[in-house]
Amino acid sequence: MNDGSNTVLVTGASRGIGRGAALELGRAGFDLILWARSVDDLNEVASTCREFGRHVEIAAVDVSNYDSIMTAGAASLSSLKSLRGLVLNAGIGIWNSLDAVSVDEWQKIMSTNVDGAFYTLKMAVPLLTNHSFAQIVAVVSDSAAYSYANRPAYCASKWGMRGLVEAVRRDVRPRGVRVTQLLPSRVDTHFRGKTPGARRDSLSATDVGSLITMIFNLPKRIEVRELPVSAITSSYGPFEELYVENATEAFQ
Ligand code: NJP
Repeated sequence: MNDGSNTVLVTGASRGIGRGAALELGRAGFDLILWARSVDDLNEVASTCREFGRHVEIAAVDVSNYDSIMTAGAASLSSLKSLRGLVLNAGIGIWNSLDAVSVDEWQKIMSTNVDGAFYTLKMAVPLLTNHSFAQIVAVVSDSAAYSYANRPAYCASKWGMRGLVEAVRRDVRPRGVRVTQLLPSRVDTHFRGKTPGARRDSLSATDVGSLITMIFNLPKRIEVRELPVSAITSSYGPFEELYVENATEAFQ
């Protein structure tokens, strides 16, 4: 019987960073509940994690839709007494200037990145606070540290998510839940329609998954509140920065 004491819920686990986190957490011995909309991709991730001997469940959840969280999401958590962790990762990015971004795009970004984070936290926090040393890792963005030109909707959503998660950190801290905000720069995923492999100078999904797993394996008394992170072969933030150039091969 899986009571959740060793279980981590990963949202957006069908590809990219969420997939990387699920595989690294599974390899490290955590049981998993995986949420996303693409069930075939979730099944592929789940079957690899089961090869590590882990208990894995998947659920087709659209985090931007409260009904989906309350039905499919709730069902996937219904047998648990507690939850060891949450990787709050599902998200989308559409980069457009204010002139170009449509109201539909604005609403889609905000409903996924902000409403989705809020609904997921509402659902998961009661189980996390039932655990004696739970951990939340929120995959936010460097766009929550800097407001870039041509990204008003995405930056607004990630600043909103960062504010939400920091307020929740203060709420749950007295109940022993540690909360870490990850602020990565470029990661080589499917984000914004890209193909993995196209940005080899960036962080990989496995790099970020390993980092998330490392946070989960820290001693219980350590609370890492925020972690800005980039590849040494890539940049961070909008300012000119010295970094290792033409060294992608050497750092793979
Ligand atoms: O992107 P991608 P990443 N309901 O496209 C899921 C942040 N970030 O891994 O539903 C449920 O490969 C989607 O699943 P599906 C970024 O803002 C990235 O890079 O099946 N799930 C898929 O599993 C985001 O918060 C970079 O389509 C939904 C996953 O999300 C997080 O990293 C830099 C969903 C997206 O996988 C993961 O993005 C940075 C919904 N409504 C922050 N909508 C970067 N890559 O450079 C999407 O600073 N998903």
